[in-house]
Amino acid sequence: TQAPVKVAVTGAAGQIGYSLLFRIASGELLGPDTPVQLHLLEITPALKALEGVVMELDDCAFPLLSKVVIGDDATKVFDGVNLAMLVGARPRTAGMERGDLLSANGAIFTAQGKALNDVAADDVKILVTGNPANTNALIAMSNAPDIPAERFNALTRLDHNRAISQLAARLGVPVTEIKKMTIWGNHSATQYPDLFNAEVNGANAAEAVNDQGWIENDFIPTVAKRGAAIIAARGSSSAASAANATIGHMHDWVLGTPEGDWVSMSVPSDGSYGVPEGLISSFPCVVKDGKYEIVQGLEINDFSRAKIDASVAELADEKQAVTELGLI
Ligand code: NAX
Repeated sequence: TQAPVKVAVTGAAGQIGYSLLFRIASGELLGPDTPVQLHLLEITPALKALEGVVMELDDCAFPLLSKVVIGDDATKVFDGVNLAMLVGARPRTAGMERGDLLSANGAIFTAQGKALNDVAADDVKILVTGNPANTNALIAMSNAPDIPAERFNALTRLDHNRAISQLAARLGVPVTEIKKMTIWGNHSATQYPDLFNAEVNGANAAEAVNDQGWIENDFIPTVAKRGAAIIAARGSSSAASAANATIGHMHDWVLGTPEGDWVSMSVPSDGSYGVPEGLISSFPCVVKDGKYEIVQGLEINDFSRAKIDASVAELADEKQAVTELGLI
C-alpha cells in the first residue's frame, strides 16, 4: 500500500473543519486507495474542542485514516505536510476596521507561511480558504521564499459552484450540463462570474440565457452576495459548501481537471488577461499531472473587461494595504 499523504488543516475545530475533516478521512479528497494522515492546527483555547472532533474521527474508524496529529504550534503541526488547507482565520467582528482585520490575519498568515517554508514537504501545495483568502494567500506566499509561488492558491471554487448552480436553475438544466464556468478576480463581492465563456450543453451560456439584464442585475449579484444570503438564512456562514469547495479545489489540483472543462482557481498571476503579476487572482485553470495552467486565449468583451478590472483593482488595493502594514 501507498505511504499516507499528510494533509494539514488549520482552524480544524471550526465549522468548516467539522465538514472538511470527515470527508478527507473518508477518501473523498484523494480517492479510495490513498491513506491520509491529518495534521490539525488550532489556537490554544480551541484545542479542547479539537480533541472532541478527533474523538469523533476515531469513532468513524475510517480505513484510510492512518494517524491524526494535533497542536497549536505551526512548526510542529506542518512538519512534512504534502497538502495544507489554511481555513482558520480571524473573522471580522463588529467595529473592526479593515486595517485591523488585515493586520490580525497578517499575523496568522506570515507565521504560517514561514512555518510551511521551514518544515513542509518539498511537494507541498497550499490552499487558503480563510478570508480575505486571496490576500491571506499572498501574505503566506511572500513569507515562504523557498516554496515556489505557484504552490499557493486561494479558494474561489465555492463561487464557481454557486455560479454553476444559479445558471442551471435559471435554464432548468442539470448542473452536469454546465461547463467552463469562470470566476475572475477576488473572492469578494467584486468577483466576476463570467457566462460569456461558459457553456450549457456545448452552447454559449450567455446566448442561452439571452438576457443581459438578468446577468447584470440578478446572476452576478446573487453569486457574489451568496455568502451574506447564507448568513441571513442560517445564522452562520457557509460551512458544508465551503468545505466541499475546498475538497474540490484540492482534489482537482492533485488529481487533474476533467477533459473538456476547467475550474476556477485563485493563483498567482503571470500577467495573463492583463492581471498584474504579484496578485493572487481567480482564473479559469486546467490541471494535469499536479500542475495547473491558466486557460489562455479566451475572449474578454468590454463588459467582462470592466468587471475583471474592478475586482483586480480591489486586489491591488488589498496588496497595497498589507505592504504598508509590512506584512509582505
Ligand atoms: P470558524 O470561526 O467556525 O472557525 C475558524 C477556526 O479557526 C476557529 O476554530 C479558530 O479557533 C481557528 N483559528 C483562528 N486563528 C487560527 C490560527 N492562527 N491557527 C489555527 N487556527 C486558527 O470559521 P469557519 O466558518 O470555519 O470559516 C473559516 C474561514 O473561512 C473564515 O475566514 C471564513 O471567512 C472563511 N470562508 C471562506 C470562504 C471561501 O469561499 N473562500 C467561504 C466560507 C467562509 O466564509
